[in-house]
Amino acid sequence: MSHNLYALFRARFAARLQAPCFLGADGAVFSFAALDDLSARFAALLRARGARPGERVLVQAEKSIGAVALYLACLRVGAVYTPLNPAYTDAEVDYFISDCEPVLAVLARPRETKAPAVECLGTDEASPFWRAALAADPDHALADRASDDIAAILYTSGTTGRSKGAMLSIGNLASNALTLHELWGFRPDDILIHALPIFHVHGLFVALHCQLLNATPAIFLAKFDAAEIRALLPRATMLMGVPTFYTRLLSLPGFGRADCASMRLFISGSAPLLAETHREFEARTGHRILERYGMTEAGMITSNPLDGERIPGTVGYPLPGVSIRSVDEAGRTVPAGEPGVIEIAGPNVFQGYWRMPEKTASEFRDGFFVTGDVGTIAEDGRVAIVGRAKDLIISGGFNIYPKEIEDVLDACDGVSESAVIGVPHPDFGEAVVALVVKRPNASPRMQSLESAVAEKLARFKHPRAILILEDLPRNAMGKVQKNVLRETYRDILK
Ligand code: MLC
Ligand code: AMP
Repeated sequence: MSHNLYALFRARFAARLQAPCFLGADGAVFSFAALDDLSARFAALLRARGARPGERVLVQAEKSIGAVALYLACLRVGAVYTPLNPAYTDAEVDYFISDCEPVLAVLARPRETKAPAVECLGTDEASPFWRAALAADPDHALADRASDDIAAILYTSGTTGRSKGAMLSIGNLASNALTLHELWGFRPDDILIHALPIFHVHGLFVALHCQLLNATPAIFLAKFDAAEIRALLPRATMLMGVPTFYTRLLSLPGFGRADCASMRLFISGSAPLLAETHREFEARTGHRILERYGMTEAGMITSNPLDGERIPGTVGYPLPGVSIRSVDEAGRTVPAGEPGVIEIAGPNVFQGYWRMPEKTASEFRDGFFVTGDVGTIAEDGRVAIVGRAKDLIISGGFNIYPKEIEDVLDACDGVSESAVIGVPHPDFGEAVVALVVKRPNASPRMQSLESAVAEKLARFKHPRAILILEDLPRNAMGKVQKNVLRETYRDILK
């Protein structure tokens, strides 16, 4: 039996081909039949450009229905979909191209790259690759795939500063999507607001896959705009977002119960939802946000219950089939309620990092993946994420690894070392601050530090403040005490 993931989705919406799949804020309607057709046309183009099963197709495009169709086309032909944040600089993209060696790179802006073929995809039909798809004959064939074949590689940064490609199999994606669809009680009348980016697990796999399995429409938006979402809520039943979505909605004057009358479920994840946001949202709207926890390497891991208590500051219970434990440094399970590093196993856990077998092996212990998150597991199995063992900043739901920014700053003239930390930020939850130590008798120019960062790194990684210091606090072992820095500068962006 073939496990082509597109076949799973198509079987679910086959009886509803003429029904709306995507709704635009302006009332535009795009049917399941149109998506089926457009993805088959992209599949024809992919095959013509050599995208055989297992070959990578790298995509750095703005969010659009065309980009969704291209993703589905990759599933159809069995190519490995490798999406990138459109905010990445050319230097960042060039690294990904050299690492994953795609047979085709589909970019928002045409330019020379090391990929053997480059196509240009914009946000509408007039863009070259989309136009070419419309002119191609649809190719509805579905490649024969096995459950452990790789469907996608999603890049995630690392503590070494070098990004790793997490390989997700068809089985990983299918099991997680089917589980969530069931767990969150999708209904035939659901309408999901889709305002997340589609180059990460949250918007691409959680939101899109559940919607396709449910064969109901999504209001499909290029990006999150709080006032626009508020205006659209009466047409919808569900919203999935990062915590910033909810704090921005709450900041709208008068936002409350009347806005949410048609809604059945608000879901939050990708970053910690402050308990106070959870409580304020309930007080204003009557809805208890359902918080869940996940990561690129494993999709969704835990969820608060649909029926039952959704407790602020907790991420609920492991999904069916997922095993979870909290361990100390020696790998011993800690007592219930005590903090430890969260380790997980299950059908959702990825197949390893692309071409990094040693790195992959080092992040597993006895078959469990070491998440790097610190959490507690209560007697009844309820999980709370209380910190991170990994040096990671999560800003507005985007992950930022300090090492990557420190490497850029350390290479600047007059800099002896730097430390990058995350501090509380009212909108993004956390934001980046850089502490730079100058060399003796040198005076690094702020402008050259900022332009080095701007040239190399995507905007969302740029420090919101750079401070020049004489030295950094260190412990007895000589290690920089980032916790001291975080405490010292905790109010700097408030
Ligand atoms: C935008 N900017 C950010 C930023 N997003 N800076 C830091 N962190 C972010 N997340 C920059 C912009 O470039 C801009 O810079 C300035 O900040 C203000 O932009 P904005 O217009 O206010 O931002 P906006 O476009 O509204 O985006 C904010 C956001 C967006 C929160 C809506 O970042 C977003 O959609 N985040 C979701 C990320 C996500 O899907 N994560 C899931 C990962 S999967 P300037 O200077 O040019 O003005 C995962 C697993 C799991 O983690 O569990 O789900
Ligand atoms: P990513 O690598 O982008 O997939 O980010 C995954 C990380 O986001 C996890 O390892 C957690 O640190 C964090 N995360 C996701 N969901 C939650 C949540 N609900 N609460 C706290 N942290 C979360």
